Amino acid sequence: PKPTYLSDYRPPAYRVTHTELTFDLDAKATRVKARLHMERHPQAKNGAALELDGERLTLISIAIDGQPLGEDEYSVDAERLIIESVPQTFLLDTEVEISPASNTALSGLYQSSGMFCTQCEAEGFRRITFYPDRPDVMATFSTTVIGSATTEPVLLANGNPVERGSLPEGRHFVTWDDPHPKPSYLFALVAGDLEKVEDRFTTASGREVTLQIWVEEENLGKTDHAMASLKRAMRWDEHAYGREYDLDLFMIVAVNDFNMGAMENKGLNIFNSAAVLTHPHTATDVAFQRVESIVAHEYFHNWSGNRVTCRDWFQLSLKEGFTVFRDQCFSADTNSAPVKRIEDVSFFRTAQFAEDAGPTAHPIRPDHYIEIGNFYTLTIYEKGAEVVRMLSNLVGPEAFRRGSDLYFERFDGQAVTIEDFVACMQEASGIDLSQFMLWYSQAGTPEIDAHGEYDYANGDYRLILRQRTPATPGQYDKQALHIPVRLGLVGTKSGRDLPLTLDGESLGSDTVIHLREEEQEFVFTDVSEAPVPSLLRGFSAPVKLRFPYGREDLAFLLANDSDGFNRWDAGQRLAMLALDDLIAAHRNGVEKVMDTRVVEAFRHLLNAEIDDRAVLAEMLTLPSEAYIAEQQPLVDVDAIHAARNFVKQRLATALRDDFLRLYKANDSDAPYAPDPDQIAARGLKNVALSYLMAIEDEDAIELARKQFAADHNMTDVRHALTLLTHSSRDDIAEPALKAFGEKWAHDPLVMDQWFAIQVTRPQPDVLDRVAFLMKHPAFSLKNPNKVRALIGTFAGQNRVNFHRLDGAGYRLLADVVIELNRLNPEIAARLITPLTRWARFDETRQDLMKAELERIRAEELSPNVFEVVEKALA
Ligand code: HT7
Ligand code: ZN
Repeated sequence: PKPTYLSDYRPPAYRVTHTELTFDLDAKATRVKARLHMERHPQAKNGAALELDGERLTLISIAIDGQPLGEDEYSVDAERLIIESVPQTFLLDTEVEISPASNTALSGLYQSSGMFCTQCEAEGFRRITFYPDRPDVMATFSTTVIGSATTEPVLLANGNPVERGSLPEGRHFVTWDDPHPKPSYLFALVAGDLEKVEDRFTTASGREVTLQIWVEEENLGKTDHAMASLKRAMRWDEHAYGREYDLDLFMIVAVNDFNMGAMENKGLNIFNSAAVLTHPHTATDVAFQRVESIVAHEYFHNWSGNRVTCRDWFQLSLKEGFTVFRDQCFSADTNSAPVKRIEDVSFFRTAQFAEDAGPTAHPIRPDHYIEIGNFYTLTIYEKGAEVVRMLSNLVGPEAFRRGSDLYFERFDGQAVTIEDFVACMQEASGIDLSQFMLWYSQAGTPEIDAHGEYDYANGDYRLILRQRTPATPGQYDKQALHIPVRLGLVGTKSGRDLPLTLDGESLGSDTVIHLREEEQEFVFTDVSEAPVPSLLRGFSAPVKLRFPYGREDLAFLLANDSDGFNRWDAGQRLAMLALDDLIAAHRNGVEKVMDTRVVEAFRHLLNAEIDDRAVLAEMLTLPSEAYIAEQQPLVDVDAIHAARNFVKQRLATALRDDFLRLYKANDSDAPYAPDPDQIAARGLKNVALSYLMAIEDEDAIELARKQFAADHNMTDVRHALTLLTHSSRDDIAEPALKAFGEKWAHDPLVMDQWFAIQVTRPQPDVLDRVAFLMKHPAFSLKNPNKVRALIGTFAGQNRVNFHRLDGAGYRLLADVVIELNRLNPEIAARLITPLTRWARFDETRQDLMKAELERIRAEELSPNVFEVVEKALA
C-alpha cells in the first residue's frame, strides 16, 4: 500500500452541493441510490476528470443528467470510479449493491445484533456509495431509508424526519433532511427494532430540542445517566464556549458492535453500548464517568468538528485534540478538578509517553500515513488536548475564549487547518505563537533537565532548564520548543509558596515561565528562605521533567505543596525512588528493604485532614506497573511486579489499622449515586481494601467476601471480585466468579468485566484461562468489546504473564491478530501495540516478540496491520 502525504494535498476538483440517498435495506444485498448535485470547483482545470472513492461496491447503474453512461465513459477499480469528462454542473446518479451482513470490519454499513448501522469516519462512506469521500467536500443531505416494517420499525438518519409512509410487501420508509452541510464522514443511518427514551432541552436562546436515546428494549433502564450527562454538556457548552445546539432533534443510538467509543454523526450520534449504558448494578463509577465524558465529547464535536471540520485527515487533531480538551474541562467542572487532572495525566504519562517513545511515534499532525484508521491515537487525541491546554494557559482564559469565538464564527461551515485555529488564538491574544507551532510537527516527548541553586548570601534562586527532544522514527534533529513551565518555590521553613520576583517583576507566588531556548537560566531574587521548587505544576506541558529531588524534598512537597497535582506527583516520585531500589534488589537477588520514609509519608496521609477524599485516594495509590515500566531504561516485568507487591504488603502490614479505619469510615449503604462525594468514598474504601488484601489475612478476606456478597453496586462488587480472583485463595475466588458469571450471563457489558477480571490474574495458569475463555459462548472475535476485554486486557494489563519467557503470551496475541486481520483490520492493528514495544525488553523477549511480528508479516495483510508491523520491524 502507498502512503498519502500532507504535502500532496490539493483542493477537490468537484464539489457536491447536495446529496440525495435512498437505501433499500437488505442484510445481504442493500441497494443504495445516490444522486449527487455536483459542480466543478472554480479553480479547477476545465475538463478535469471526476474521481470518486468507492470500495467493495457493486455498480448497478450510472448516469449523468439522466443519461446512462456507456462502459467506455467511466472506469472502476477496487478503490475508485473515474469519469474522464463531465460538464461544469451536473447531476450524477449511481446505484450500487452492498452486503452489510458480511461487513465484519464495522466500517461503512454493517449489522450489529440484527440492526443496521453505519460508521463512516474516517473513510467508511466509500463503502456505501461512490463519493468524494474527503472532509473538505461538504454537502447538505437528504436520506430515504426503506426497511421492513417488522424487523426495522425504526429508521433513522441525520437531521430531521420530513416524510414517512408505507410501501408494498410490508416495507416502509422515512426521509430525513439535514440542512447543515457536512462531509461524508458524518453521515449516519440506523435501522432496527429499537426503543427510545425521550427528553427535552431548551437552549439559551429559547429553542426547544428533543433529545432521544435509542436502545434495545432490555436496556431501557440504563439511559438515565447518559441523558443527564447530555443535558449538562449542552448547558456547559453554552456557558463555556457560547455554543448552542442547531437542530430540533438530537439522537444517540447504542450499538453492541463498534470499533471505538462513539461517533459524532450530525444529529445522530452512534455509541458503543459500553459508552452509553449504565446502571448501578452493572456499571462501575469509572464507567459512569466515562459515559459522562464520552457523551459530552461527542456532543461538543457538533461545533468542534461538525460545524467547523478538518480540511484533510492530517488535521485530525484539530477536532480531536480540541474536543478532548473541551471534554476534560467539562468533567473537571462537573467532578473533582484535581482528581480529573491526576487521572488524565497518569494515563497520559503511561500510555502516550510510551507511544511517543516507540516505533509508531508521530507528530500531532503527521505528514504521511498509509491507513488513517491507525492515527486515532493517544498522540492525536491526548497530546493534541495537552497542546490546546498549553495554548489556553499561554494566552489566558479570556483571550482563549475570544480566540475560540473567532474560530467558530470565521470558519463556520468550512473545512480548515490547525494553522487556522492557532491563528485565531494569536489574533485574539496578540501573542506570537510561531515557535509554538512546532508542537504540531515534532514527535517525541521533550525532556527537561532542571537544576536549582539557592544563594543564602543574596537570596537568589537560580533555576537552569535544559530541553531536549529525543529522535523519533524519521525525525532525528529536533528544535527547541516553546514550553510553559508553571512553578512555585516552597519555603523549607514556612512550608509556604514564596513571592516570586524575576527580572525585577513581581509575579505572585505561582507563575509560568517560558522555556524557548535549549538552555535557559531564570534567577528569582529576594527569595527569603531556602526553597524546594515545585515545577511543572498541574503538568503545564506534556514533557518529562527531571530534577534531583532528594527523598526529604519529596516528602516535604507531598506534605506542603499548594498545588494538589504536584503534591500527588511528589508522592509518586517518592514511591518511584523506593521502587527503583527494590527493583534493583530483586534483579540482584539481594534482600528487599522497605524505605521507611514512604511508610511515614503514607501514615501522615492516612492521619492528615485532607478535604478532597478523591485526591487522597489517588495519593494512596502506587504507580501502576505500566507507569513504573515506562520509567525504566530496560523493563524487567517480574522485578517490577515483585517490587510493587512488596511495597503494597509492607505498607499494609505497617498501616493495617489505619487502612481498616479508612475502610470503615467510608463504607456506606446509602443508595448508589454517581456523585463526586460517593465516588470519592468508594474510591478510598476500595484502595484500603486493596492494601488489606495484599496481606490476605482472614479479616481482609472476610471484608472482601462481604462486600462482594452485599451486592450493593458494581463498583464495590467488581473491586471485591477482582481482589478475590487475584488472591491466592482459589477456594473463594472460583465460587464467586462462577456466581457472577451465571448471574450476568445475559448482559454482554457485565460479561466483558467478568472476562477482564479473570485475565488480569497474576497466577501463571492464566494463559490457559484466556484460551479457555475464548471458547466461552459469550466471547466472539467479531465483537470489538469482547476482544478488548479478553485479549486487549490480557496483553496490556497482565504484564507478568503476557511477557512469559516461553513466549506463549506473544504467540497467543499474534494468533488473534492474524485472525482479526481478515475480520476487522482496525481492531487487529490496535491490538498489536504491546508487541511493537519490543525494544524496551531484554534480548530474549525482544527476539520472541520480533519473531511473532515476523510471523504476522508473512500473512497477506490489510493496510492497517501492514503499516504497524512494518514500523515495528523497521
Ligand atoms: N470521531 C470519532 C472517531 C471514530 C472512529 C475512527 C475510526 C474508526 C472508527 C471510529 N469510530 C469513531 C470518535 C471521536 O473521537 O469522537
Ligand atoms: Zn472525538
